[in-house]
Amino acid sequence: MYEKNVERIEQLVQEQNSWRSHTINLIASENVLSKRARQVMGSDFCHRYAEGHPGERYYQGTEKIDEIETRVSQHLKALFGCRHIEVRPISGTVANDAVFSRYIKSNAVVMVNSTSGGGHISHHRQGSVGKYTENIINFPLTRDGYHIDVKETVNILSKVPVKIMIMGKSLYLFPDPVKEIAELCRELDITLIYDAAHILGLIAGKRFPDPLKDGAHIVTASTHKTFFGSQRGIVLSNMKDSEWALIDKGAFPGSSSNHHLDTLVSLAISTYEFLEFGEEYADQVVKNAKTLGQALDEAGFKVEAKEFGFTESHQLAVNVSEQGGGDEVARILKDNNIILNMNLLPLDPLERVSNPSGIRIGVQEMTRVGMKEKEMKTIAALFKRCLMNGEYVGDDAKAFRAQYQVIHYSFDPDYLELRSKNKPKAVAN
Ligand code: DSN
Repeated sequence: MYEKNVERIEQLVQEQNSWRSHTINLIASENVLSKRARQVMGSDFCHRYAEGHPGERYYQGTEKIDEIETRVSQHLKALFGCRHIEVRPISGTVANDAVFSRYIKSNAVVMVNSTSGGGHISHHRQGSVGKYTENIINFPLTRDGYHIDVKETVNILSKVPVKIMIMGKSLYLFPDPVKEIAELCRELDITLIYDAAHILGLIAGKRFPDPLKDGAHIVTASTHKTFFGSQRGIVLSNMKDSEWALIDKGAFPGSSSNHHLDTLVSLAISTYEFLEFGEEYADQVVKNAKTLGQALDEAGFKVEAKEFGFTESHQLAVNVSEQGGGDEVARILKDNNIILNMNLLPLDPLERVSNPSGIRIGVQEMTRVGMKEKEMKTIAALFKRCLMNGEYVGDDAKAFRAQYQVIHYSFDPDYLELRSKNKPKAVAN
C-alpha cells in the first residue's frame, strides 16, 4: 500500500542528486564529500551504537569504530595542533551546546556577535545560549560593520561584568582581533569561546589565523563548511585535563548519546584528504573568493567591504537592494540554477530578516569541484546577465557546472588520475 510512497522518495533523492550536481552552489555553509568519503556512509556503521570512549563503551561489538574514532581524534589533534579534541557532537550547534551548557552559569553576561553582524543562531536568545542566560549583549562593530571595535569593547567591559565571550560567526569576511580580545579575557577572567564553524577548513589550511594559538580557550566548529567533511561538530582546546572533563561530559551524555558512527567514519576519510591537500585547497578558496568579489564589483554589483579587499575568507556579501533585495535575488538565481541564501547585512535592521538587503556567497564548494579564478569570472558574468540584464541563464549555468564533476583535493581515483596528468613533468638537466 505504501510502496508508491517509497518510490516517490527514491525519485526525489535521484532528482536532488542530479539537480544539485548541476547547479552552481554558493551556499557558504555547505560543501561536498569526496566519493570515497560519501560511499562509506552507507556501511553497517549506520546501524550501530557506541556510547562512551574507545575501549570504554557501554556496548559490545565496537572494536572497529574504536580504532576509527581513535585514529580520527589523533589525526585531527595533529592537524589543529591541540591537546584535546571532542569528535562526538553530531553538529556544530550540538558542539556549541556541549560547551555552553557547561560554561554559561545561570544568567551570566555573555557577549556575542549580533544577528545582523553575522552571529550564529545558537549564540542567541532563541538558540543554545538563550537556554542558559537572558543576559546577552553584542560585540560593538566598527562603522563598516565587518570588524569588532576593540576600543569600544574595552569601554563596555569596564561597565558590564561579562563572563563569557563567543567569537566567530556565519557572515565572516575578515579575521577578528582574537589576540587583543584574548588578552582582555585573561585580565578580566572571561572565558573566550570561538565558534570556527565557517572557517575551520581555512584554519586547517593555514589561510586564516588559528584562534587557539591566538588565545581562545575553547574552539567549537562544524566539519562540513570550509572543512569538507561529513555533517558533524567538534570541540578543540589546550586546557588542563581536569577542566576538559567538563566538555567531555557536555558532549556525552550532555548533548548526545549515540554519535552517528557512519558520519564519523566518513569524517576520518575527509581528515586524511585535508592533511594531504588542505593547504592547497584553502589557498584556492581564498583566491577564488577574492577573484569573484573583484569580478562582481567590475560587473557593477555592490560588493560589501570593497575598501578592505572584499574578503579574506570563503565568503562575500553583496548588497542587492538595487536588484530587488536578498529574498528576490536569491529566488531568481535559484530559478537559474545558481543557489545561495539571502542574508542580513551588518547595517540592516533586524526587521528586514525575511527580505534583507544582502546575499551571502561562499565559493568553497565550487572550489572543491575544481573551479579556479577563470571560473569565478564566468560565474560573475552569469550573475550580470541574470540580475542586471534580466536574461534566463539557467541552461548555461547547468552546462557550465556539468563540466566540474570530479571532487578535487581527495583520494578519489578520478581526481588522482587528473592530478597525475596535470603534474608538471620534471625537467631533465
Ligand atoms: N546557519 C548556517 C549558515 O548558513 O551559516 C550555519 O549553521
